[in-house]
Amino acid sequence: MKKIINIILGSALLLSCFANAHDYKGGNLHIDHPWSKQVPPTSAVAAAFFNIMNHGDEGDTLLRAESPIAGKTELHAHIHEDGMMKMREVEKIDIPANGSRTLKPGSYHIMFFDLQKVPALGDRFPLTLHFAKAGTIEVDVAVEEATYKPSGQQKDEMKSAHAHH
Ligand SMILES: [Cu+2]
Repeated sequence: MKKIINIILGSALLLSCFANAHDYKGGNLHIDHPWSKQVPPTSAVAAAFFNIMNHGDEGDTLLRAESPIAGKTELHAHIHEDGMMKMREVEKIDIPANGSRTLKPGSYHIMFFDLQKVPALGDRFPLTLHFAKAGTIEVDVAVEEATYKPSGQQKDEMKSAHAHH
């Protein structure tokens, strides 16, 4: 009996591992692991992060985003202002040719306001991204535990993200 339970637990773990690795392609763009930091059930806001790789010889631009979970979805950046980190809306997020752009805590991110439904840990919700060249790409955002890392650790983060997949 114990062995059977172990097998069931083992395959559940394996399944959740597959479910965690998710990526999307559109045009020359490759979007890896869209995720959202878990927020309290009373929160009116949430944010989403992912890595965008551009395999094309031309730069592309993320122009806007929308999700049914939010009344309003904005593109955001964090900036240093008066010695403080503040976030503000940006018109667009550029993705360099043959390069990548990482949306992550403390940097560029997608921001959801006026939440219609607060996403719970383990949930997935749809997000539509509109790019200047690659067009519209639909992704699913996985809600995960907060794993904030300062931007100085970005390289380590990239490495461990690879090991993770
Ligand atoms: Cu924001």
